[in-house]
Order: sequence, then C-alpha cells, then structure tokens
Amino acid sequence: MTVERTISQRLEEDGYVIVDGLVSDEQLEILRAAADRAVAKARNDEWKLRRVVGVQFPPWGETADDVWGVQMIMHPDLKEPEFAKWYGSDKLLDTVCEILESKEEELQLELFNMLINPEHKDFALEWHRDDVKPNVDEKEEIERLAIPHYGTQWNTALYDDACLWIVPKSHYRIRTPEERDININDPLSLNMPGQMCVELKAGQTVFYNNNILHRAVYDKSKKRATLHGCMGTVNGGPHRARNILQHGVAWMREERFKETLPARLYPLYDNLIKLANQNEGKDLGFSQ
Ligand SMILES: O=C(O)CCC(=O)C(=O)O
Ligand SMILES: [Fe+2]
Repeated sequence: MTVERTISQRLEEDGYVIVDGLVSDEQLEILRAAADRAVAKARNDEWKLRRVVGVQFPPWGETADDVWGVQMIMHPDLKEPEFAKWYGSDKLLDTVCEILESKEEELQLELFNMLINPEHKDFALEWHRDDVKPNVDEKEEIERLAIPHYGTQWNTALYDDACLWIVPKSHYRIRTPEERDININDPLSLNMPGQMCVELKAGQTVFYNNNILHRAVYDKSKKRATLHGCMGTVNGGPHRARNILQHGVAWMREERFKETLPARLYPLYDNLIKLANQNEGKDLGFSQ
C-alpha cells in the first residue's frame, strides 16, 4: 500500500506541489475582473510598480514599453481590495499553515504581485534560482541552498498557465556540470535535462521552493494573469527580512493599508511591521 504524501512532504521532496481549490468559482470571476483593471493600469502607465519586459530582476525602473508583471497588487492606491481579501482567505491561510507547519499567529504578511503576458513582445526568463546566483562555486551553492526559507511562495493561475518551467528535485542539491554549464552559458536553453513545464488549470496553485532551478516563457498571444505571492513566518529573522524588505514596504505601514485587510490578516500584518521595525536602518545585504 502506498501512503499519500502530504502537501508539505511533496513540496519538501519535489520542490513544488500543485494544489486545487484555493479559488472558488465566484472568487475567480471577481479576481479576473480586478486583474483586467490592474493590468490595464500597468500597461497604460497609470501603475508604475511593474515588471518591465527585457529586465529579469528588480529594479525594473520607471519606464516600460511592455510589462510582464504588476507589483504590489494589495497597495491601496491600486484600489483593488479583492486581492487582499483573497490573500487573507481561509483556504489559502489554512494551506500556508499546513505547508509551513506553523501556527497562524507565526505567519507574516509579505508580497503579493501578479504575473501577466506581455502585450507586444514575447519574453522569457533565464534559468535561475531566486536566491543563488549562477556563477557561485559549489561550496557557496551548497551553503546558500541549506539556508532555511521560513516561508513559501506560490503562483495561482486565473487563466490556464504553462509559462513556468522547473527541474523537479533540484532545490537542495548543487547543479550537475551540465546544468551549471547551461545555467551560465546558455541560460535560455529549452533543453535543460529533467525540465518540466508546470501546467496549471485556471484556479490551480503551485507552491514552489524558489531555489528550484526554474525559468519562464511568456507568449504575448496567450492571456496570463497569475497571482504570485509569498508568506513567511516570524522565525525567519534577517534572512526573511532581506528577501521582503528590499522590495520597499513603507506604504504598508500606512493605516489606510491595514484598513483594506480582512481581519484574519491583522496579526500577520503586525508581524510584518515588527520585522520592518527590527530591521530599520540595518544593512541586510540587499545587493547580493
Ligand atoms: O513567471 C513565473 O512563473 C516565474 C517568475 C520567476 O521565476 C521570478 O520572478 O523569479
Ligand atoms: Fe524566479
């Protein structure tokens, strides 16, 4: 008899896990409408916090011919409170607690963005791990991969999405010589050994370890609106602080942001503000 693995076991062992049912049919319609409005603002320059086509990592800068993501979708100036409502929804919070094996009072509100298809030009991200640069030596690679995350990251597709490619089970091990060579010398390769496309149906979520070897391919003709978020725990300390605070969370300190949140998120919000206060003025090594 085979024993079903839990979602946290699957995430731990495979580096990713696909979960159904975190968005109800009703929420899907509401979020799609909010996404359309937010995407229009990002494309027509009304919303400047966005990922710019041609640039893989932040800073993305102020000007854009085309965009592949809308940043900070809970920001009150975007005026789309449904995003925060869903970020604080029961099923999502229950699942995050299960994945992190944490009590809810230990969770911390973090980032919430949206990944979209470019309008004018296909775009692709190179093979990467979010928190380890390609050219590090084996010693540094193993050290960085061993740092616990104290958090989880996910993509929730509002439309069918086949943009993300991963190498399953690559999240804790150093790269093989072939992977390393592709990662450094041919990072847009479509032939990474063991690669797998993460195919999501509308409404499905993939939680993934962001140090898994991954890349993404964006087709301008295929509509994408995929919610891209993360939550951490208060045990993450400076490591988590570096990941989150480098994105600029000053706007989150404002009372008018807290007022848009569902009550279940208040303790998570307070944990984020505590983290920001504890790390104020510290050099967290954002430039790595
Ligand atoms: O588009 C995606 O699903 C992945 C994005 C990504 O890897 C990143 O932003 O670092
Ligand atoms: Fe990434």
